[in-house]
Amino acid sequence: MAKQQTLDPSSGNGGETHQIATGDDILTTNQGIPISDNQNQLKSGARGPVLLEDFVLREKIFHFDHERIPERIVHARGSAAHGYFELYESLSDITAADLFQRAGERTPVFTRFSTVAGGAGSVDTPRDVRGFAVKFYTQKGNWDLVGNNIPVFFIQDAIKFPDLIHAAKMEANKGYPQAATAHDTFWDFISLMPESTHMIMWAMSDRTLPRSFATMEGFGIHTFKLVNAEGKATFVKFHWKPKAGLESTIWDETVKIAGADPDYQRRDLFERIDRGDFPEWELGLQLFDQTFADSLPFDVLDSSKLIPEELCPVRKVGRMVLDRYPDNFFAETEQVAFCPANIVPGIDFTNDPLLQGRLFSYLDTQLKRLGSTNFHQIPINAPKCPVMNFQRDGHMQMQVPKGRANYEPNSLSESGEIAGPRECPMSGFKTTNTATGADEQGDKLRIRPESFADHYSQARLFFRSLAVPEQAHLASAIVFELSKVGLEHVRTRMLSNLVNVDPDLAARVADGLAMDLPAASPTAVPVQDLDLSPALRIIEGPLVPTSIEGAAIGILIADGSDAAAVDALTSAIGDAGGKPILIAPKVGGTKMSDGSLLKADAQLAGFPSVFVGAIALVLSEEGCAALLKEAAAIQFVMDAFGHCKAIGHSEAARPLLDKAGVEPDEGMVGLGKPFVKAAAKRFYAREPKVRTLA
Ligand code: HDD
Repeated sequence: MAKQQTLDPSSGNGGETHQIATGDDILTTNQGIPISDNQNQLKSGARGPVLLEDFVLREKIFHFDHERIPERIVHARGSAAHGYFELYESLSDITAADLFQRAGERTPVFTRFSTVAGGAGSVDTPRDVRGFAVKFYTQKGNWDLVGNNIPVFFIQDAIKFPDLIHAAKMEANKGYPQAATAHDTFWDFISLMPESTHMIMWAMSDRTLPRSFATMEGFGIHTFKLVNAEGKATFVKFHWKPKAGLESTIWDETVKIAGADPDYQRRDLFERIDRGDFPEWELGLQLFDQTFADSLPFDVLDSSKLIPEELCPVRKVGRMVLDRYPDNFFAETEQVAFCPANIVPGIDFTNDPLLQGRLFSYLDTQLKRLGSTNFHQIPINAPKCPVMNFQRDGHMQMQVPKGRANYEPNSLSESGEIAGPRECPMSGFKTTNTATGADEQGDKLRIRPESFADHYSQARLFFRSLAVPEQAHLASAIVFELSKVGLEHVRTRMLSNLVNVDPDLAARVADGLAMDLPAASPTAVPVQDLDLSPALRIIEGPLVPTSIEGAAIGILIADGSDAAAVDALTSAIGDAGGKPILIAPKVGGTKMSDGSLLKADAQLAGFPSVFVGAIALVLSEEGCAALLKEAAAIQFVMDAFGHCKAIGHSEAARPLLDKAGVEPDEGMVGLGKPFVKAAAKRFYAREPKVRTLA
């Protein structure tokens, strides 16, 4: 029999069941009835008709026919992992939230990363925002921090969300493009919605091309409140800072990754965990009060704005480590149900109109997706603390509440005393406006506050804060996307909006499109030159990786490669915390200089250099001569050069470098230590030599 490790549902764990098959198990139906033959249907005679009474067949096909559930309307493509959050110091002065009370305490988490626009089967690396959703299983209930890898959002009010998503997803009549925003409807909407300009700057920047989930930031986006035991509230913005640093790919690289490995980031997450290189982030808080909020030139309830770290520092209060991948993709990653409305006592919402609309949408969508109001009993969604109330019944009820009492208050016990569970004013969830102002008064209005009216100043702040290569990537990305827009009036309108962001950016995009630069579009309020925020940079920013720790580094070998040199390089990369990957024309064995046979990790034709952070060519004259006739080898080198990566090489590899059009620069190094050092960086100064950027 399969070992059913069934935990007691009444203990509040949701009846978690893990089935682990052993070699002695007998195959059964879902009713536990042993199956004698899993190869043939029940027939009347060896060549006769199939009998309707074959319940084994009917049950199996019936179940299979219903295996799919509706995919998420957004964020359908996702990958997730288990882990924990560990608190550095008690935050009891700021919040009563249980998970923030005791230094060193660990809270289990389940974190799902996603793209937004594509379907569940789409590629991992389109140019798209990444979802960053964390479920904390705290001792006082589940807290879901459902954020993105970008700190602002396209729209200010949730009522515009269906319009935004309809415009972004594949076009209604065509059914394409999949997982891409480079099309008419998306840019039509964006050009008509100036409030989206700030986020579109982020979406067109390298932020939407993360190298790995482990190398991107996460943001809670909205302003929330932390509330302490005395009811004092402090505003907060949540940040996740990646320990592996911030790293993105180059657009050409991303496109090639999508073709070579549609599951690139899912695989990367799995492999990092598998080799013990656990992805890790620090949780950062920007904490502020009403006086600070009032001093800002924008409204902290407006999700299209960020608070620069230079104005309000990010305080690191703990770390999240993802150290276990799911046992089952469907049961966990697919069925996990995040909901921004899941907050715990000590954390509270604000009146951000985007957040408020989300509080309805997520609960509602889970009913459609998971089919029952009891979705909270699915193991991945079930709190790991006691759950006790008098909600009853419904589809797929998994629990068996005992006794007559299904209402509160009740006094059904012999003693006549009022029996629990009862509400607890001391520890239960309370909302508060203390110290953050009360806004729940006034006329009923469908109106946007004046304080939300500045749509361009922070877009300008973001663009001007970027490093020069990032600005060029951003401008080129807009040229690329608008080049796919067939409607000229949409391109023109977008250019007019860009003039407000930065006239130089607009001119570069217009030049890239070979269009005239139109006049600026009207703005509701004058655009301001805010102080720049270098913390927003990836390239030359505070989180730029300084070593190859956690990075995959490729070593290309072929017959005759120097065995000792390969050995030394592999060790040096491993010692620096990197993951050396041996790539050869044949995986089974390469004949090395000392006559030994060395197995490779990957075959050259199936492993382009876009998969690694840097390449080393450890080739003999003989091996190099053979590779000169291999398009995959030439492309391997050409791409590494074009993607500004370090290239370490043996002297004998020069003919291959020449054939790939590589020109010497500081990213071209010998083997050994200089290579390991160079491999941590990209050499963007090379980029103008290999492509025209806007
Ligand atoms: Fe959303 C899923 C993030 C605005 C409606 N959203 C979803 C997920 C993430 C976000 C990460 C995937 C969760 C998972 O992994 O299962 N969404 C955001 C952020 C927003 C945002 C950061 C703005 C700051 N979303 C937003 C609005 C609405 C929605 C304004 C609707 C009014 N989002 C949904 C949804 C989804 C969802 C339809 C689809 C699947 C799901 O909820 O569970 O309800």
